[in-house]
Amino acid sequence: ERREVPGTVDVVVVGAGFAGMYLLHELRLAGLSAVVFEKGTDVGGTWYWNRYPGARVDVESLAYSYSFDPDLEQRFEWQERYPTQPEILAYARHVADRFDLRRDIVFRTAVTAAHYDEAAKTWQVRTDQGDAVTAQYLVMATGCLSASKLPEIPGLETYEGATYHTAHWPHEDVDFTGKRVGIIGTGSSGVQSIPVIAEQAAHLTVFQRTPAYSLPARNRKLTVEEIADMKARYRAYRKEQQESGFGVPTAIPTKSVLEASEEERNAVFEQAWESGSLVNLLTAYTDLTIDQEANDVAKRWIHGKIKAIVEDPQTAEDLCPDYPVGTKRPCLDTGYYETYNRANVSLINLRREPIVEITPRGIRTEAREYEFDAIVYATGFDAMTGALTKVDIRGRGGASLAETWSAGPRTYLGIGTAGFPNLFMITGPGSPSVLSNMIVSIEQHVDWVCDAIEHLRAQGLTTIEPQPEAQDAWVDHVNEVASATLYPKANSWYMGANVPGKPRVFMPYAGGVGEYRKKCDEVARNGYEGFVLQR
Ligand code: NA7
Repeated sequence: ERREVPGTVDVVVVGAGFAGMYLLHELRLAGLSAVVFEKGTDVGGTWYWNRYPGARVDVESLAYSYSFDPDLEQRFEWQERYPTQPEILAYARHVADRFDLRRDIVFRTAVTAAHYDEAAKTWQVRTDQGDAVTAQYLVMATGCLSASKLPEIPGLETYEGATYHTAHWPHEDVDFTGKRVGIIGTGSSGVQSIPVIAEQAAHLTVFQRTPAYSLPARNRKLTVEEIADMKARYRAYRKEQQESGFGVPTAIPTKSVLEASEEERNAVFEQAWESGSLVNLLTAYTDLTIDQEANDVAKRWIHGKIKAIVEDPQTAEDLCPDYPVGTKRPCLDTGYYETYNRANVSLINLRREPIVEITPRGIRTEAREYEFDAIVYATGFDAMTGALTKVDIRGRGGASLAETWSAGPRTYLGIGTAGFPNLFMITGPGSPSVLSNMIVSIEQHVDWVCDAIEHLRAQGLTTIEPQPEAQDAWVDHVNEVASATLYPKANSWYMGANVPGKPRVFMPYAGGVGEYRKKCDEVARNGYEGFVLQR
């Protein structure tokens, strides 16, 4: 049944994924009243929606979990190194039960508008179910990869077979046995689902616009010993996570790949490849993410790996990316490249054979029409800003967030944006977010936001809002850090490049989780320097 929606609360939270759940818990501890609106029928966010076959996290379970409750981390029993979506969703549900979170979450409800009332200094929030709530603070815990997108291909709506988007997979099992299936997209969702769908389908045709770099995940059941070992040192490990670059502790490299002999670097890359860790490869040398020549060495090495696995030379060639390693989100897979050796799988390289249209029967490229019983769209998201700008958010003077950000998102610390008092974003653009272990970044933001609200209350203040100058300086800093890396060299969703018309701005903060945390702590310590606080 539906929760009763209060007319007035201290805080409205949008989204009941890992961010919204932890936020609700912390707000309660701070004695604040809150209501969480969630579109789905249960908690879990990303892990509620992305139920496609093969969906897994690519950060290890023992690290991709909440740290805020030492008892929770001791009690929960993870099964796999890289758990599947059902296991992670079960974890989210476990947390919701443990802290009785659902009592303040209104499910099946999307926030459609939030308007700031300057006179009352409150947010007026409306939902698609007709709710109207007044709140002092609005927190968008809407996720970085939650506004899914279909490809802009003519005729999409004319297709008569079954269609699926990986981010809106049906809750009931989908069986592709005996079916001719086409899939568009080879990012993480494609790379994870393709091997699983290939095992069922009569034939699977993969339409690839840009190949991914993918490493074998080497997934396995966790052993009793490694779980015990982590549980014994969890507190120290959490601190290491918080101070690390990606929210996953790694050895700090000291050597350039260009200084290493071929034999040595082959051994190092081989070890990273065997370890089943993305971060191990990218942090094996000092310069892989910042220097083109260094990156080329890693790129050629990975191309060699792909060509050693994939038997058909043209297919192998088509699977080799030409952009620098790590500049688009790299993937972790289970049998991805091997799948192209199956007789029932074919790869269509859209750079050579572009799609013309979707027809009632399938997909027509410049070469021919392919007929399918089902089409899977693994075409990704309007990343980082999509979930924010699709809500009608209006700040001071009725200014719309979407319009204010029409040339690209502008934030201070990825937490707030000038002109929108008492609006917080959890892992917004300008924060490390998608370049990190999301749970580490989520916890840091939630803690910071709750501390800020408590500070305002203690000081008898009512509003907090970034100063435009501080915001400009942060945006410049985010850009500077990004331009010192190879990231801007790829047409990635980090850059907004997957959404036609979206401005090309590198959105996440590439300076690392540890450095970023220091900066946020310093801002708070200095009386929320760079924010305007008012009575
Ligand atoms: P991604 O990583 O954005 O991947 C989407 C894929 O779909 C990617 O290969 C795109 O090619 C492709 N795509 C998108 N639009 C089209 C059109 N119009 N035609 C052909 N191909 C298209 O999303 P995922 O869901 O896989 O993963 C998102 C993140 O979730 C992932 O990185 C992890 O952080 C977890 P493109 O590269 O744009 O050329």
